Amino acid sequence: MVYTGYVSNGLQNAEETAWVPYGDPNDWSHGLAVYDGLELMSGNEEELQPSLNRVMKNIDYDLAMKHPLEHTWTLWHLENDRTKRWAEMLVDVTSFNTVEDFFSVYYFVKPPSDLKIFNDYMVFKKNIRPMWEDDTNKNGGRWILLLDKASRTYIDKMWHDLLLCMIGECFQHSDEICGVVINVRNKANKLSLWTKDSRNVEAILSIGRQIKELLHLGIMEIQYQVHKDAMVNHGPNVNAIYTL
Ligand code: MGP
Repeated sequence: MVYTGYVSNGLQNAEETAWVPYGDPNDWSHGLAVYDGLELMSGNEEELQPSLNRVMKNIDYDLAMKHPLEHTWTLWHLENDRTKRWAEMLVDVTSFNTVEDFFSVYYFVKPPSDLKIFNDYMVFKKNIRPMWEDDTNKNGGRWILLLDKASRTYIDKMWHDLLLCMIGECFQHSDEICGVVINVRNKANKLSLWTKDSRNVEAILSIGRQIKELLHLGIMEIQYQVHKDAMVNHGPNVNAIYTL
């Protein structure tokens, strides 16, 4: 199999991605060559096999070869640049909607522990921008986990595990989830899961309990903060409306 459609940096929009067995499925003179020995048909015999031809052409190669995710997700990267405003620092890196594409993106980019201070990764459902002002986020908040004295391996593992739980729809209230963010900071790295409605107590608490359970956090505390509060307060001054 060849993985086609990759641009030189290895990233692209998920919609453009295709696993194509042995090249372009429409190119039968080439495609049939790989069945060497089986001699299904070749060249001019193509029209003698109209039904087979039709079936083969109708196969959805993407779905046949890849495992679709429930949603399309977008990876964003924020790199600190003092000459820019916050929103201008956000870069939409790529989107993916299959397990295979997720892993090709995940292993292509640096792990969070290799990022410079004041860099962030965000993975959000497509069409939700990773900012408080987005319509889906504006009434929401985030469960936040401070990874202050954590080792590099632990930071990367937490990022990996929370990301997988999110895109794998492990949460009972996964419809409330907007995305996940990791902030690489001097004082403490922050891992957070953004949800869309800070008034949905049942969903928030359920998601919080599941974060603790799925990430095996034990006695490590997580706090839920409302975005509207984070817009006007900073750091420890942002009120935690729930703590687990
Ligand atoms: P931060 O990157 O979320 O946390 O916010 P950091 O750097 O640990 O700072 P602290 O305030 O939590 O201690 C840093 C700054 O980035 C904020 O004060 C805002 O100026 C800006 N910022 C962060 N976010 C998530 C947003 C956002 O969604 N929208 C806008 N407009 N600015 C944001």
